[in-house]
Amino acid sequence: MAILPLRMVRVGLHGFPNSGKTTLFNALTGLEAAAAPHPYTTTAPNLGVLKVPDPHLEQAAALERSRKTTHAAVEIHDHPAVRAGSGRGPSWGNELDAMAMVLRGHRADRVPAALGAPADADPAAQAEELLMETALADFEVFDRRRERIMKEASADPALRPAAEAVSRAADLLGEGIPLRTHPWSEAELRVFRDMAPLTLLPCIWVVNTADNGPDPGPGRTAAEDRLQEAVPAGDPVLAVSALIEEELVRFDPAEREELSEGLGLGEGAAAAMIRAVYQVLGLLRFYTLSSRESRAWAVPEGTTAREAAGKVHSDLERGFIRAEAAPIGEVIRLGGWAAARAAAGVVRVEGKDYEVRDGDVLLVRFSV
Ligand SMILES: Nc1nc2c(ncn2[C@@H]2O[C@H](COP(=O)(O)OP(=O)(O)O)[C@@H](O)[C@H]2O)c(=O)[nH]1
Ligand SMILES: [Mg+2]
Repeated sequence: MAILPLRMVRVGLHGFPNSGKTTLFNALTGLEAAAAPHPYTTTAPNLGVLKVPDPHLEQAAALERSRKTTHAAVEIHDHPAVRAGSGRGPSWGNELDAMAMVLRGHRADRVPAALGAPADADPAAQAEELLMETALADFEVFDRRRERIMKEASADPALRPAAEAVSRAADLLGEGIPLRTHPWSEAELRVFRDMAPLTLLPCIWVVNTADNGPDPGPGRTAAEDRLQEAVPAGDPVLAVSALIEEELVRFDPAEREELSEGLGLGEGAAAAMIRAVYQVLGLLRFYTLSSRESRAWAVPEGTTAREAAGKVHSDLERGFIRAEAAPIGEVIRLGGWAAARAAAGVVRVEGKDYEVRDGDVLLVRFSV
């Protein structure tokens, strides 16, 4: 599992013009970027932050009387739309950790579908088109590189495995197959990195459904089944109502929850998106608590106590001695960290190789 960089997790919204990307961006971030009923409204990328709702963190922070509470967060990038048929994907390079493909599932006559985009309200057809488009964008880059690296490899046999990997990848891409569906070795992934392939990014499919919420009618179920079949196995498929969620985000959390329930929106777009992002990136959350700041951190599954300490501060990683760990639910139940430490058998002492569990509170002992 790749270690994520120290920055916030980044998810890029992608899809045809007028699929509702900017509307979803606003719904997720609470910002107010201009969404308009004509294509290519978005000309510069919108950046916003989706705070991960976390009642456990808030309860623990209250118990510790923390002056500051910092939630985990996901950065959402709303990029200018890709023009259908232009054969070019966005040049997002290595800056994203995952992509969310927004598919138009609503049929609103006053909102034209983009020229050349598949028919309205056919998410599976849009998904197939987007898969092909991103694969072809990567193919162009890999095909050019193939030529060069084949020549280099004939002079330098050490480059042969790399050349073979690039060639195999180009072949797959030429058939429209995303690179992430193939099991590459770490060495091969390193070869691909400077080509920044889009199709290596984990992908979430978001159907922007009808205005009256995701109703469980037979039509929608069939469309969703077809979508699930159209996308690579394991890719999460979500249904959201971007337009309604954009309205709801203006209300305070309690009202929002009530309205969301009343409208049958379930957990809502933000919670569904966060769940999907954590799933595709294999993330878990751990906590640090103190009177100064209580904070949630996202790290990949398999992160060790020492690596987790490094996420908090490089001194903690360098001078790591041991970590004290306890599940945050237990810490809250017992009334805070001090009480949890006083109770027998709740706080464990763990070494540097301990694999952090989802929901751990960590206290790192270190010396520098
Ligand atoms: N009827 C309906 N219109 C929507 C929905 N989501 C977005 N729209 C409208 O579609 C237009 C394009 O949306 P926008 O978010 O700008 O699409 P983008 O081009 O993908 O960023 C705007 O007028 C939105 O208000 C929806 O769920 N239902
Ligand atoms: Mg837009």
